[in-house]
Amino acid sequence: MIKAALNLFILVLLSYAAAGQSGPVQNNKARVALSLNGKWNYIVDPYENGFYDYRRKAFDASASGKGGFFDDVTNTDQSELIEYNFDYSPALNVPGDWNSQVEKLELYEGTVWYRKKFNMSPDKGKKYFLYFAAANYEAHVYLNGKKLGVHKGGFTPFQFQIDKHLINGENSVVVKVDNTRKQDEIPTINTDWWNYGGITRDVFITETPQSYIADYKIQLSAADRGTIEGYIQLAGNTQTENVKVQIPELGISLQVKTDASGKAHIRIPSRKISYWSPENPKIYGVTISSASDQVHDRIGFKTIETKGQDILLNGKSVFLRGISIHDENPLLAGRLRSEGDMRMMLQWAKELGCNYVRLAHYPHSEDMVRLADEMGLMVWAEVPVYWTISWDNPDTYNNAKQQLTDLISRDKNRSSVIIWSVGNETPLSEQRHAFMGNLISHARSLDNTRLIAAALEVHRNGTEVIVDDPLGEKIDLVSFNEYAGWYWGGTPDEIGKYHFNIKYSKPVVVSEFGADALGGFYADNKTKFSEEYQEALYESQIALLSTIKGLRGMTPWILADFRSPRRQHPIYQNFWNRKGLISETGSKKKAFYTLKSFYSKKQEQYK
Ligand code: GCB
Repeated sequence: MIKAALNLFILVLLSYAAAGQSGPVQNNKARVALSLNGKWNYIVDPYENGFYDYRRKAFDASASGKGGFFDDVTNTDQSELIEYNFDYSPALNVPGDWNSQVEKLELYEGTVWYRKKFNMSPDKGKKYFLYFAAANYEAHVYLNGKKLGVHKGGFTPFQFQIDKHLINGENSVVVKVDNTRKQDEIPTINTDWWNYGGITRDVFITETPQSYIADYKIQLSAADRGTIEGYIQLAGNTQTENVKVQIPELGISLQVKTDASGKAHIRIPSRKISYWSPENPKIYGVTISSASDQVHDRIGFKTIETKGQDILLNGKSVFLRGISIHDENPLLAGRLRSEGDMRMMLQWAKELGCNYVRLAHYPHSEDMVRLADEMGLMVWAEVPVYWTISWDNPDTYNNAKQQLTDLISRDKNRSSVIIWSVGNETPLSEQRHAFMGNLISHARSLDNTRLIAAALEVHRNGTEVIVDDPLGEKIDLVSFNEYAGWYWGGTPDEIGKYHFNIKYSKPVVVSEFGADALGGFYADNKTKFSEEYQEALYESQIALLSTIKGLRGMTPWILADFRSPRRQHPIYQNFWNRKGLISETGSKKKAFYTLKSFYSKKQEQYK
């Protein structure tokens, strides 16, 4: 009886410990044992021939679990029939989408198989994880022919524990990546960006001891700028254990004990903190240690809150001088691949006079957010709940919730992040209010140190532009996309007649406005697609938005031209959304300077 009770107790403890680790280990780059970036052989498989047999049964669900491309075999004698061969197949660079690397894949949507061989001599005493910073959209991952699992979602990281499957010597990892758009997924079939497929971000094998630091949150308390608080979560150990947080520059060295679930809460009073801000992007070296493990991170400390119609950063009112950004390098016409690409984008934002960026419309890479920490740019981070999602499908909701969880889990220690956005331009309905409302509550339950927002829409009554979306009750900011002078309202010189009627007395941070301009096309301020039209639109929009009493920021659409299959005008667009302030060749359009001059005035005003 006692033994049975004890077993049950141990079982409960074990499952509790397992449940304690959700998603990838915090700060994966600090754990890399082997980078798998570089050339991966690939096979384009539009009929999913390598996944299903001719009766459309999945090979990996068959009794032998064999027969698919994930076996990664080659024939050993000439009589054997094998109708694929990774060794002789071409290669793609990882990280990187396939569309921008291979001309015939520019418009491809479907399955591509990736294969990488690598050598390892795993240490028996260690744990190993195969970590993907992102793969768009559905990834089936196999190691040495064994299926590790499936991940959905094109922009969030995932990992598999692989110690059991690793071979001492040569290993083969095969990934089936499928970027087919589907109605019930997040995002859904209809967006305004390129559906770049592939392993778009880093792939690593990470290594930890048996008992390791799985997760931590070390941030300033929302209630008290003099206290650093959060938690440390160990995994792989069910004993209580001492853990330590050290921030040498602040003279901090705190030791606490974990509970049976491996978790320890921390609270560290400190009166000496130099707060992170765009003007002072101060980042501290932080070391977290357990009995067997140690991780270093670089963390800045700030608070963000609203008070009436003000946004307070470290208690001081700020104006968010922002710009929207896609995860795309216009010069490559592909996803950002390197730190250099990311620096280029954020440096452009700095040149514009920004202190803030909207990383639209999905999670950008962790590296991008870390660069924003370092370069002093506040961040709006978003999940791809965009336009018309399947609001009443519970699987769709769970998927959105998971992506939001993974985003917050990954970036919760980044000082740059001030806002979690749960979606963009979602159409009003009861189901949508419930779906979005639940996402908002979920975000709040995960993190009480940031603001929660969503990019809403406006509607009109004559010259009145109305913002009264019921979601406005639940979020911290009034944010909306508003295209007067482009999609409606006539030419830029005509939009001055509009005025805003905003139901909520909260800080207004306009999430989008803009106009297409083909870089180098000069005409006049009534000619659509000319630089003059875009310039005039920025002048009129700035004047119009400045009439809003609670205006506390904006992220016009968008920093740079980006690819979109929706944009088909053969002369002006050619599959490019031209709302960039910077063209596809990297030249600054006239409107860039209009916004820059407005931002320099705002900077003075909010000194
Ligand atoms: C929007 C969307 C954005 C589009 C933009 C446009 O409202 O949020 O994703 O790209 O308009 O250019 O129409």
